Order: sequence, then C-alpha cells, then structure tokens
Amino acid sequence: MKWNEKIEPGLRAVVMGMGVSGRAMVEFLLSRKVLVAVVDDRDFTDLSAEEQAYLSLNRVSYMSPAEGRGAMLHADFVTISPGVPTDLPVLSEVRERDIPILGELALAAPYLSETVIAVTGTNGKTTVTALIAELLRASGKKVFVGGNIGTPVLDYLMRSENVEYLVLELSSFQLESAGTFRPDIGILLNVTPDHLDRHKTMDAYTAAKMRMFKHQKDGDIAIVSGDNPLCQQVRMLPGEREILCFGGVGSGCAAVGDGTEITLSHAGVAVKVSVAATSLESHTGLLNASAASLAALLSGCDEDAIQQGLAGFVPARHRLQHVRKLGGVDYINDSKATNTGAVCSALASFSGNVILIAGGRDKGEEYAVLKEPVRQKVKKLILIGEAAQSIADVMKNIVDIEFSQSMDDAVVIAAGSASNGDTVLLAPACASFDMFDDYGQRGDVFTAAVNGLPDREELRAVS
Ligand code: UMA
Repeated sequence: MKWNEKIEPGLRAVVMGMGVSGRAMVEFLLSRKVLVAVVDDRDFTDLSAEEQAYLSLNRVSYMSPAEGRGAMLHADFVTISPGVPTDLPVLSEVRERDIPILGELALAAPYLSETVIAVTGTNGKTTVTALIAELLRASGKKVFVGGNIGTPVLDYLMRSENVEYLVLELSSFQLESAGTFRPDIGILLNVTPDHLDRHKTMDAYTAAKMRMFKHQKDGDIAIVSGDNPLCQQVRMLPGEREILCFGGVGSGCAAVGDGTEITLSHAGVAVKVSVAATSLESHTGLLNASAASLAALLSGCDEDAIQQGLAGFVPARHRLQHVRKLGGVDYINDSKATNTGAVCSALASFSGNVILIAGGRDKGEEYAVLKEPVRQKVKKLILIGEAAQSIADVMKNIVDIEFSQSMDDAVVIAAGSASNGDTVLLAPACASFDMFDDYGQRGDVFTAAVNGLPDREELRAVS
C-alpha cells in the first residue's frame, strides 16, 4: 500500500506514542472515522486523567509495545511520534509486511492547501520559524505556526479557522517519517552534529534533513546556508526547485548579511534591512534574520514590514537569554544549546572571558570540536550531569575544570570565579533529561539560581 492519498473511513491504525504529536494523530484519525489503537511505553496510569478519559470515551485501546505488536502487524497503517526511533524491531516487522509507517507530516500532507514555509536545521529553527511568522504578520498575513515548536500541524487541520501561510519548524525526527510532505519554501539553516544517539551517523542525520526537499516540485524554493557545506547537498537532489542561499560568500547568494545590514534580492526586487539595535544583533542573529527575511520577501512582504518585524521580534526563552547583570558579570541562559554547534555559536557571541556551565546527557557527539572555542574564550569550565567526565577527558589541559553536582552549586561556583566584564554562560552541549524534565526546566533552574545570588559584596563575605 502506497501512502499519498487522503484517509478512508474504516481503516485500522495504530498510533505509537501518546505525547503531544500522538494525541493530535489520534484526534485527527478519529475525526476521519479511522479505528485507532495506541501503543506507548508508558503505563496507562501514567497518562493524565484527561488523556485516560479521552481514550476511554472514544474506545481507543491502549497497549504496551509487547501487547500492541499483533495489532501493529495487522493494521492498515502505523503512525509514529517524532520521539519513536524508526529502527525499532517491531517497525522492521511492520515494514516487511508493507504496512505504511507515517509520521504526522505524512498524515497531514494530502490535506495542505495553504502556502507552507518549513524550517529545519540543527540550530536556530525555533527562532527563524517564529521570526518568519512575525514578518508575515507585520505584512498583515494570516499565519499558523506549528511543528516541532510545539503545536502539531494536525491541530491546525482540525480547526475551522483558515490561514494563508503555515510556518512549520521541523526536526530531523519528524522529517524521517514525512511521507510526501513538501514545503513551498523549505529553509535549511545549518547541519552540525546533533541527535547522533538516534541517527548514528552524520550521513543519516543529513539525509533526514534533506528529506524536507525530497518531494519539492518545479516552482518550489529551497533556502539554504551558503557557508555550511552539508546544506549544499540540496544541489545533488533530483528535482527542479529553485535554490537560494543566505549568509555565505560567493556566487548565487540571494541574501548576504554584512555587519548589521541585510541585502535581499530576488527576481528583480531588492530590499535592505538592518538588525542594528534589535534582539537579532549578533553573528547568529544576522544569519537567522537573513534566512527569515528572504522567506518573507519571497512571500510578498515589503521592506517596511520586514524591518518592522525584525525590530519587534522577541526570541523564545532559553536561547542566549540575558538573565541578569550582577557585579559587572552578565549571566546568560542558553539552555537550548543542546549540541556542540550551538555552544560554538554561543561562545562566538561574546568577546570577553566566559565561565561556561556545560554537561548533561550525552547525545553521541564529539566534544573535541569545542576545544578551540573553549581555549579561546573560556576561563573556567563547570561540568554537571552524566557527560561531565567525558567532556572533562577531552578538555583537560585546555581549561580550568570544576565538577558540580547541581545547577545551584554550578552557579555559585561560576559567580565566585567571575570578574567584572566576564560572562557566565549556561550552554550545556547535552540533553537535559539526566537532571531535568527538559531544557526549559534546566534553564528555569539556572535562572532561579542566578536570581538567587547575593550581590557581590555578600558573595565575597561568604567565600
Ligand atoms: N514513546 C514511546 N516509545 C518510544 C518513544 C516515545 O512509547 O520509543 C512515547 C512516550 O512514552 C510518550 C510519547 O511517546 O508518551 C512522547 O512522544 P514524543 O517523544 O514524540 O514527544 P511529543 O510529546 O509527541 O512531542 C513531539 C516532539 N518531541 C520530540 O521530537 C522528542 C516535540 O519536540 C514537538 O514539539 C511535538 O511533538 C509537537 O510537534 C520537542 C523536542 O524535544 C520540543 N524536539 C527535539 C528537539 O527540538 O531537539 C527534536
């Protein structure tokens, strides 16, 4: 059975995973009169009371993976949540029987008639997705923002409201099972090591990112980083999409940022905007603004609207978020820096000495790429979490290292080591799940610890 058509009533589906994405898939399939069962690692009693009631009311059976194997092997199709690895043995059995395995994007694809702008990349996805939405709205356009950023695209399909543009943040996990999904404008910001615990190799991770462009057709557009070689692999894909670059030097660049100015040109239209005195005024901010502004220009936004959107943009929390200045020291929460590429980019944003708090759950990355930026910028490295020793093994002889058992202690050590003009930066290069619920909670704990620091005079008295 091939999957590229709308869903027929009466089909039997198994939904793997009952998180945010799985719940949306269950609701969507029920609304299409599909017979649905759920398979999840969690015990039924671990679901919220509301989720339990919803499943019971709709007569959706809920099974462990062992209990659900038979149902999966006899289903018309199986859907998987982004967090479900595609190489599970039971999914291999499903594949052997030619039963389609669909992610949320594959389910949604046949129903999307709006203009779709999709954003992927290792870092900056959420910022660029939210920024594009801001730029489009500044032009008076109606927009739905969803995907990995938090709201499933299927939620939009179940609403009665209509918009002109869907702006979607897409992860490599979502793209692995995207079926025939295609964006009118697909943006690939960068590809650097991340999620190697799941994808195993950079080739596989890059291939997942490239899936975004796979079904693009003549007239569709790919916007990719001009200076990230892996992004340029889009040129080797079959198909007739138009490829535009941002940020890079050399030929074919449609948007080149220079300092704080961005010059955009396409099809004879040229505009100049600036990120000066905006939240995007940094090297990374300029690149993100270039990609987003180019997508906005291609969507019919004019110079004034793009400039207005850039000026008013407030980035999401936990991304190079300034928490406090205390005793001449800036405290920065970059808890979303969950891979080495993001840490390199964060360190590049500061000119003075940095006291870096890093560590957490290892995601299979090589920490050696951090050696040079750490040597150049970091005065002290404070390590937390499961990966602390692995990072220390790589960084020994490069930087002063101290281990800490908690975020609170790490912040106190950092404050005691910082001098006027230094920056204390939380940029973990790791996942958070060994010590925290997620990166958001990790950032909140850091922020609370920073806000709880005594002023510098009291701190000296304590130490
Ligand atoms: N589960 C299983 N078996 C597994 C894995 C998970 O049964 O092997 C079950 C869990 O018990 C749980 C459910 O699946 O009940 C969780 O599913 P999920 O991990 O796919 O998470 P969702 O709640 O559905 O959220 C997902 C995205 N999560 C992941 O990709 C891990 C959210 O991105 C996204 O916002 C949401 O869909 C809506 O689209 C989060 C994320 O961390 C923010 N993304 C990663 C990142 O940004 O680095 C990719």
